[in-house]
Amino acid sequence: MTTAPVLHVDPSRAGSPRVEPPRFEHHREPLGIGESAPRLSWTVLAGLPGWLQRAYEIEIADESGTVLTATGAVESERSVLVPWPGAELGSRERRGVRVRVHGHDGSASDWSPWSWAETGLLEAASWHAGAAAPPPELLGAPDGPAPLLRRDFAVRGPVASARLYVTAHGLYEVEINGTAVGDDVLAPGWTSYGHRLRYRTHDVTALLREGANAVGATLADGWYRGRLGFLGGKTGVYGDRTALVAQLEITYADGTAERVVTDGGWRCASGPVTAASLYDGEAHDARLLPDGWSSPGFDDGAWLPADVLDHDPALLVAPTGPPVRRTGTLAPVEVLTGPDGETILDFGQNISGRLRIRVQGPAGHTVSLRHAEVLEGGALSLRPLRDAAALDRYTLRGDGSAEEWEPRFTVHGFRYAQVIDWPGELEPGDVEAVVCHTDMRRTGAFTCSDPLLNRLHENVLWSMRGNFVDIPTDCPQRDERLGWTGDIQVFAPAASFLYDCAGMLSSWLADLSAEQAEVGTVPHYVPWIDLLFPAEPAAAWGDAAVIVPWVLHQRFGDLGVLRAQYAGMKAWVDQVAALTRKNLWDEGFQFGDWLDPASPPDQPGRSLTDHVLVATAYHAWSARILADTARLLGHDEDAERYAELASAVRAAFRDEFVTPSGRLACDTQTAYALALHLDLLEGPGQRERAGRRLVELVARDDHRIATGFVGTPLVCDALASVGAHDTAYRLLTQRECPSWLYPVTMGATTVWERWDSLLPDGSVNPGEMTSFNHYALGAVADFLHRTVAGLAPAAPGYRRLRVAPRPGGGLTHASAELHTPYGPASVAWTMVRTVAGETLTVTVTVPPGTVAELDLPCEGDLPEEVGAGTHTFTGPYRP
Ligand code: RAM
Repeated sequence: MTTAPVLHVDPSRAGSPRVEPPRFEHHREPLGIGESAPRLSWTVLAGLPGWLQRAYEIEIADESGTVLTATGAVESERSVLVPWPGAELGSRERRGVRVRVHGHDGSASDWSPWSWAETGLLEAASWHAGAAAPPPELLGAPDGPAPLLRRDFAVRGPVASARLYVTAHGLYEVEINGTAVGDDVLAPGWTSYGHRLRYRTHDVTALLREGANAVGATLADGWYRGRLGFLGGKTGVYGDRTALVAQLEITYADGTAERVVTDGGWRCASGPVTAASLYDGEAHDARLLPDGWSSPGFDDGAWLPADVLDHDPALLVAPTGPPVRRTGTLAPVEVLTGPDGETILDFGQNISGRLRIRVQGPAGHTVSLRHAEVLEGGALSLRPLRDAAALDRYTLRGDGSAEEWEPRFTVHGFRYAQVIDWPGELEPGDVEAVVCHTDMRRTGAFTCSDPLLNRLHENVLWSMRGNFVDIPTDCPQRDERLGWTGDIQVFAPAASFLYDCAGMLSSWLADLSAEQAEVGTVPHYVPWIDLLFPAEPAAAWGDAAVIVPWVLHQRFGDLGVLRAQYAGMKAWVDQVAALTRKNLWDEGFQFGDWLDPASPPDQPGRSLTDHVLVATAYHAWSARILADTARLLGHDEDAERYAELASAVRAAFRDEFVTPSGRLACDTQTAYALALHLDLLEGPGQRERAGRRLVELVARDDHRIATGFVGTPLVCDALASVGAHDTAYRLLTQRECPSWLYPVTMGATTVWERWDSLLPDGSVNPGEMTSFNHYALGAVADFLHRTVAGLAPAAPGYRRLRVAPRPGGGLTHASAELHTPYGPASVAWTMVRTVAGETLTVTVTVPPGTVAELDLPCEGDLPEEVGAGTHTFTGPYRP
């Protein structure tokens, strides 16, 4: 039986299109932006089937509502990252923008609501603040006490508006008149401080009052001066003095303005935070908090004057993404007693964050909180933390009332916490876990009929939350938490689906370029710290310079990121080309297919797949992406040159590793995954043979995974590309170790670094690389989105969608939803099995302004493309 496709249009949504408030660049909160010509995007809500934009109009107004720019109708289908049509903005300028659209069908919208953006300080000359540094005697050794800084100031009349522009060498929290400014965590975040230091702009109008006012800050070492890195790490990476850079600008109702800046007039003293380390934790003695220190009238006569240090305002940059924030809280799911009678709280979920306690007890009593990701023998397993103590301590004020505390300058990766020396009975509600990470907008969701796959997806999501902590890190718990390039290179596609991470990753890429230019290659992690190993080129890691910008362009439609990264992309490919011999990258250090299941616990890089094969395959891939990028940017000569390079490397790969019939000299899942997915083979004959061999290899491994960081994101795609969906599903749904679902069966709530971070007997893997929160192997989530559910981009920014679900693995339904830059898209399929056969029903939602290519495995007279709207197709399943 064949059912003709039916078009459903929700009648309540029919009518003329509506435009949502426009967006500026990738900002969630466009206050203090750094772009003088911010690109604009808008989403159209249209109940009209097949709606496509024909033209847009933009109006830009100033604060008084005067329209400064009116584009009139611009014939264009663009609605994502449209060039700023107005005059370039200077510092502190506020503009409203609204948009109206016209459809090809003759429809027209009303004006959208106004959206407002305000620039920060765009040029160095706008900065008048010095770097106010507490005197050295208040600092102590790195990761020691966090001093306080303050000053009084007067507000001499009614205030129209006030802005605080603020950053620090170190971590800061600011208060005005006793109230915290903003809700950022770990501000200013971690950038390559020698090149770029982010500041934030806060609207503090409501915190000021006429007359006496005070501003205060707490300053911890953080990434600037605290210990960073593995194997003992390093302290003082960026300097040995922390400092606050703050500029408060007050605009009075009468139009006059005044500034309060960090200078030698600020006074400093030690405060309640007696130690603060990102790795080791924080110690807070509440008895040491000077009452009212950030309010006016406080006597700071005994405080020491701040030193004013040199700093370069040209390094100060506005954020391009959201800050780290508290994004949720978790109550303990169980209170456990450890083997020595210790009290351990289980929060049921591995997170990055910290605890908030409510405690009452005698003055001077100290409560300690120790964190771990897993238990071993019922006790906290601390070995995976390596050299990170993850221990917070709170000493009570003890004034008879309940005291609330949460550390402010540290973050831990944990699911369990041991509570040591709690005074009296620990009551439910006394301790909660606070989840902290970059506050990105959630955009993607996936679900299917297999609860284990759903939990795997949930674990990937939590590993993203656990590791997008201002920079994309490898792990949140041990003495590392570095921006490892290889990890985000493989995870970027999944990440770009789950959250809008374009702004955050663009910032990180700017640091990557800065470090690359300084150290002469793409370092292994960004920001780079010189530890024991030199910065040397390594395939799949260094290729992040090329692949991450490309992924952002594909997923967010951002050509600007390619433009910004182009020089670095080129420098990387050129550098590798110079390292190759006859186009094979066969010399020097490589991570290879890091941590494949065959690599011994103490040798994570001893994977089965030839490092030269991995490196050469990646070189071909990056050269090809670079050629495509050059073409998009109009660098035609480059486009030609890199296309030639890509095909020469591809040919060299085949000469060295591929037999004429399509077998590989290296007989591993990863080798075949690379060759197939990166299109390194010649003709259908080789592909078909290689595909068959990959299927054989997976079967030989009993359908267990045999790939590491490099092969894992590709193997299912490679299988699917040769039609071996069944094998891909068997890999995907395998539960025995090693597999994606093995950790799920072991109770994992995040993705592990190793396939067997926890061994089948419940003991922790004896290797050094044993994190329980590493997103790299979770890159497979992108396959769940694109192939299992069937929602993939077919043009940058999902301007075209590819809807090609491939049911299998016994699933009876799967769906994916995504807030694309054009609006919400979704694909949901269900399979009904009857004696007569299997019937597939697919429902597709296509955002206004886009078109979806359909490739559905069901019989019927199906269209090849559909336009905006919600469409349902039903027919006999034909795989
Ligand atoms: C480990 C990191 C990371 C990996 C490198 C090579 O230390 O955790 O995941 O990219 O090694």
